[in-house]
Amino acid sequence: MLARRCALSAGKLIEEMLVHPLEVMYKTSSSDLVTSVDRAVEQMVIDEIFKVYPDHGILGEEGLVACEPSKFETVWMIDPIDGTTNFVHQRQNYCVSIAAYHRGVCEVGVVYDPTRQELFYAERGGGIFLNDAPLRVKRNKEMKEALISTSLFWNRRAMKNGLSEKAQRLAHRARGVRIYGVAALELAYVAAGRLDAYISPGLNAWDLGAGRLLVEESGCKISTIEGKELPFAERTSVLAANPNIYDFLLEFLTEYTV
Ligand code: 2AM
Ligand code: CA
Ligand code: CA
Ligand code: CA
Repeated sequence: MLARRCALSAGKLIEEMLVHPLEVMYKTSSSDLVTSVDRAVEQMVIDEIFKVYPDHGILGEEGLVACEPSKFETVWMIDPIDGTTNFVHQRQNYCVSIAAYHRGVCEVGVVYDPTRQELFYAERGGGIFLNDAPLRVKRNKEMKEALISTSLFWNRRAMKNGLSEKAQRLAHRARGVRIYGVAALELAYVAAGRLDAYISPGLNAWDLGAGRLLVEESGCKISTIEGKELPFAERTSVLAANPNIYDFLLEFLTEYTV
């Protein structure tokens, strides 16, 4: 399958490129990084897709081809390296995310962690797979047993509108809170039952392109933090959670008083 093949080739290219020193550049600030690997991987995935489907649209984080998503029946969303800061500092805790959307609906999603050689895969209606094995996870955890990851703590807007404080209070209701800094993998981990929820105040389409389908196909819930359906190809907040704690989290995040 093309999406899986692309993700695995991306992993191989990353490994090959890591033999040489990384070329790291700033995008908008010293905390917004991009490397030569991000661009090379995105270009490689684009080339592979265009070889098979020259008429599809492609929305990649590094923007190597122009794309107005609403003008295409099928749009691929690519985050060549999600978690670039982890990639630069740690050479681990990053992933490749590739998804195919048909008429605004995600049909195929792959999140690949090359360091751990874990490939999370879903096709709409087919459940989720980890390295070819179907993943079935029990969903009966309660809040006090939940492990939650979120980027609410450091997000500037979340700090201003009180969501960061809510995240702090949430930490006392859950078993633990984590900040991994790799949104696509965090969504895959919710799908795989390694996390019970992931909350972000703002993700781009390519960050959640594939993870969204993984979460849906796992039987977990995903929406904006106001409980609305996620938009297609737009920046949005995200709440992904096991169905047992989703309603609690939604209420917790939408209540106004901190
Ligand atoms: P990136 O590494 O592909 O840029 C934690 O930093 C997570 O948020 C990562 O998935 C990262 O993706 C993403 N991210 C970083 N800056 C962001 C921004 N300004 N808006 C949305 N997501 C961002
Ligand atoms: Ca980036
Ligand atoms: Ca990203
Ligand atoms: Ca990226």
